[in-house]
Amino acid sequence: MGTRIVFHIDMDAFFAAIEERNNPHLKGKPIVVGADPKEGRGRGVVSTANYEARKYGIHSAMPISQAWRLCPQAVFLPVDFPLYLAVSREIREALRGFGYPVEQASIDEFYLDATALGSWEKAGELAKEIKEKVFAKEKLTSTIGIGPNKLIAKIASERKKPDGLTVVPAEKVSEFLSPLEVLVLPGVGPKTVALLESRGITLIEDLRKIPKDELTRWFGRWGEDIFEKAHGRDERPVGEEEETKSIGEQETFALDTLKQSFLTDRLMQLCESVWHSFLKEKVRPRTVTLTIRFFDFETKNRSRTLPEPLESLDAFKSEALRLLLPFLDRRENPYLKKIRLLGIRGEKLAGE
Ligand code: TTP
Ligand code: MG
Repeated sequence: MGTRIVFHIDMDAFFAAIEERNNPHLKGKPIVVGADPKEGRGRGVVSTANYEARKYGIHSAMPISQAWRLCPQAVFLPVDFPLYLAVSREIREALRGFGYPVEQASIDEFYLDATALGSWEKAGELAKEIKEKVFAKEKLTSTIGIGPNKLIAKIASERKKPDGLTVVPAEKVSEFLSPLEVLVLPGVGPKTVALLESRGITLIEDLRKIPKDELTRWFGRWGEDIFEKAHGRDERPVGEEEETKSIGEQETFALDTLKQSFLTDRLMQLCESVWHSFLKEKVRPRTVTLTIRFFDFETKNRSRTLPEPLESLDAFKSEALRLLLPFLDRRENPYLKKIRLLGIRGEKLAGE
């Protein structure tokens, strides 16, 4: 792959910014969007807070009761999800208007591939135009990170918020990553950080000195991913997943849900129907891929490839279930987001 130019566009304090825009009398006040605080007795969490409220230490996923104690004078608002979704779609269309491939990564995050521009200077100019256009259309500010891949673009956008722009040309990746803490690498959570710390590694420059073999000894296969990330490498394309030959089905639910019995039941139904197609096509899959779309359109795929093609419907079901379960709790779903779509498919199809 030649050098790419990838943008990560992330809206600032998204839910709170929309509320502030729609209610001018809130301007300048601390705003917390989330569960009802019930004068400090409320359960549930903060969805987001504007930057004014963040000065008090309030942040996403914090218990709403704690937010209340930190800043009782803040304006507490419920989550108006349909409104935010409509705004999100308008932003997506505005971005598509620039004529480059755009992939929506969550309700307020987008990747855009501007490789065709061919220069980092022009990319920086385009980023300014994008920020201006989004602001002109929506009266909302955004932050953009630009890099040679999604990983670097995403880390770059986190560097300077709100209303920021950070460009990391391909030749600056190493220098950019060196002084950052390993925690900034997506997927590197508290457990990984603790293990690395116990070995004296806190910065990415330290992590980069560890050979791949050593990391796989420490972390198993996850070690390979960590190695790639530490070196700033990421080959994921922007846009639709590449078409591979596969057979599968998906279902969008009438209501978003996280109800375990419902989701496993629907998944088992999908498996049966897809298995039927395998039989009709006289093929057996070696790879099983689960697709999950959350209520906010964040979409995840999880696959498992087996040494041999699957033998039975039961085996297919149990692989599918294994892929689903971590999304029903905090392992793969830290905010316990509701699910709007489930899909299952077989790939690497072997004939009879
Ligand atoms: P983020 O982009 O993580 O946060 P943000 O846009 O509010 O703030 P920032 O300026 O740092 O980008 O998430 C986007 C929206 O997703 C956020 O406005 C509310 C929602 N959200 C939750 O509901 N719960 C959460 O825990 C997080 C992180 C986000
Ligand atoms: Mg955001």
